[in-house]
Amino acid sequence: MLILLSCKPLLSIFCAAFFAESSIVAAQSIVDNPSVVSMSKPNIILVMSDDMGWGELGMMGNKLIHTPNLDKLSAESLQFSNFNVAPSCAPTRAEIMSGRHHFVAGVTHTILKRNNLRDDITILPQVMKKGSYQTAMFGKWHLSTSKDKLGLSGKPLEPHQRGFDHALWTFNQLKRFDPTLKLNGKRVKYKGFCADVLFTEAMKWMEGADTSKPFFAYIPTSIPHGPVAAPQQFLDLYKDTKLTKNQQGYYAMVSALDANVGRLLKWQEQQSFSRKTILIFMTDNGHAISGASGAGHDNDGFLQESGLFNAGMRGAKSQAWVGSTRVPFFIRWKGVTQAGKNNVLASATDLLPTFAAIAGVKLDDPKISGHSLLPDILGQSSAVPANRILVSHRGRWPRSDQLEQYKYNYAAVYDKQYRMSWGQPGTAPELIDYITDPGGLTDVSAQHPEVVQRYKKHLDRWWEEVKPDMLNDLAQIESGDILFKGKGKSGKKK
Ligand SMILES: [Ca+2]
Repeated sequence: MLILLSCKPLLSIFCAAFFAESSIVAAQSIVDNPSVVSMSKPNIILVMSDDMGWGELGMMGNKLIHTPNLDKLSAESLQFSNFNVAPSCAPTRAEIMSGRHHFVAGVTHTILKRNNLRDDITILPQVMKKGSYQTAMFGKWHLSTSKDKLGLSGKPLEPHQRGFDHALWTFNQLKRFDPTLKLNGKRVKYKGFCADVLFTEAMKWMEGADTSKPFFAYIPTSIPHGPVAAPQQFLDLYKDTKLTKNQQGYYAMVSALDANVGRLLKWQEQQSFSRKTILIFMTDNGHAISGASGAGHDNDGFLQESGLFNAGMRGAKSQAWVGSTRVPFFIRWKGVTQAGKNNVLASATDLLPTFAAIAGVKLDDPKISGHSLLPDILGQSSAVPANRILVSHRGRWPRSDQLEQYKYNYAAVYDKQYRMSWGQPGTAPELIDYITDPGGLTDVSAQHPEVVQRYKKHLDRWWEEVKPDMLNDLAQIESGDILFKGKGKSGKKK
């Protein structure tokens, strides 16, 4: 079912479209000679939903959900069918912003200091500004806390001080209706449903952007993450189904988001930008209604009878199986991409290198582990190694000084076919051929002992490599000032 695009037709289209103002230039020169494409850099719009998986799309076979606009966009886009994120919110945002595993970016949790993106690295909007992009974000930042304006190196943590020219944002969730957001650091109250506000403000900003330069607009929505609430017209779509009220609300939020994607598509058609505009849609982790159990998964990642459609995958948010991290990723770049599928093993860490390549910015940070997907997007030979191995880890250990106890807790090591997943404590890891068995029904460990041994070693080695970068945890351990959920204050190390 996975189809790799042929490269030659796309490359010729790309050359004609992307370098319209210059003569034919080899695509590689985007990286080698940034100045060549300075007049032709495309705008980039990155839309990300929150807690929505592959299953929440009509195009995946979900018979109940209404997502006509996302279905249309996916049909017109290049779909990455093995695109993987971290298994929860702040970690995926950290990977997008930093181009490295979220542990290496200092993010090991979704709360307190442990969701603070380390302040001593160059992040995505700063990279884009080096490429002469105007930058803006609209939505859920989730990479700092209200108590921490500065990071461990004394540098700013908030988005309007980290490369976004214009930032309309919240630390975490937005109030569903009439939200108050931070506009470049100042609190401003808005009227309406949260996603409507974000998309409206994003479109206003893009319309007002300087047309002599490209823009990068990042729209990380806060829905369909709980709390469940949506405009009545979307709730009405599900009122006659057998879904629970909570499930109806979750699907209604997906449909409300879909309607905003529809507004964006229509708006884009009406614009007369002189340069191309790339539109990307992705989600930030596997599906969930405030956790895996809300979407109907048990602690072993299996869908229960009352659970929601998950496109045949085992695993949801914060777990270790394929459904926890493999998410939709659609890219539409008119005149360059063609509708179809690419099955390269791709990661959220790839966005920064990909956007840097598009912006013509060279990267020199050795801790960036992502690969540019630009060759895949152009239909060329992929820059992603065929033997790539990724690690997924839930993190979220309750206290920083407990990290060693949680080394194997909902962790996974995977390549483009096999995934070794450790579940809840006390359960043996399983090796699953997730391409042929996405439902994770058959443990093939006994047939592939070499892979099991190699992946166990990989995780052990990786853990030792990344531990020194878990800066927020290490700082708390060193100071003995351990922050933990529920206490709202420091607790002394025992
Ligand atoms: Ca999320």
